[in-house]
Amino acid sequence: MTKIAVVPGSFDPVTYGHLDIIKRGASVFDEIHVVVLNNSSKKPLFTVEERMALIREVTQSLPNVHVDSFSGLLVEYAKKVNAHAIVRGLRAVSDFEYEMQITSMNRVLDEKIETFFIMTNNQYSFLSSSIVKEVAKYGGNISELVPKQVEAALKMKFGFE
Ligand code: COD
Repeated sequence: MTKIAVVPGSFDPVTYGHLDIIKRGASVFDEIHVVVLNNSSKKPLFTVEERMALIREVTQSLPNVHVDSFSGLLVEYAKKVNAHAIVRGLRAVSDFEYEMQITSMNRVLDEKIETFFIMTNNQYSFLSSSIVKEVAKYGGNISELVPKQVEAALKMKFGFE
C-alpha cells in the first residue's frame, strides 16, 4: 500500500523550517502532498497561487512531493488524496497546545486519520513565516532563513527590489 501523507499549512511564505519538515516527511512516506489551506483566519501576504509557486520551486528536486491548495477541512483534503497521515512540525512547547487541539479535532472529524510530528531541526527552532516577514519588511538579512527564491519574492513585496 502506498503511504501517503499531507503536510498542511499557511506557508506565507515557505521557510527553511517548513522545507526541512517536507524533506524529512518525504524520506519516510511514499508520497507527500504539501497543501496550502486557504481558509485560514490569518491575513496572508502572498496569494495562494504565489505560495504554491514558491513551494513548487523549492521542492522541485523531490519527486514524491506534490503541491496543492484547498478550501475546506483538512480531513476532507486528506480523503480526496487517499492520505491517512498528516505530518506537522513541532518547534517549542508553545506549539504543543495548538497542535494537540487541531490533532484531536481532526480525529473527531475522521477517526482514521493519524498525525505525525517531526521535531524541528535545532537550527530552525526559532523560525516562523511571521518572523521572516517582520525582518524582511525592515530590510534585514533573511538569506539564512528562506531559500533564495523566497528571499527575492519578499524583497519584491516590500519594495526592496
Ligand atoms: N520548524 C519545524 N516546523 C515548522 C517550522 C520550523 N521552523 N515552521 C513551521 N513549521 C511547521 C508548523 O509547525 C506546521 O506544522 C507547518 O510547518 C506549517 O506551518 P504554518 O505556520 O505555515 O501553518 P499553520 O500552522 O498556520 O497551519 C494551520 C492549518 C492551515 C493546517 C490549519 O489551520 C487547518 O488545518 N486549517 C484547515 C481547516 C480545518 O481543517 N480545521 C479543523 C482543524 S482545527
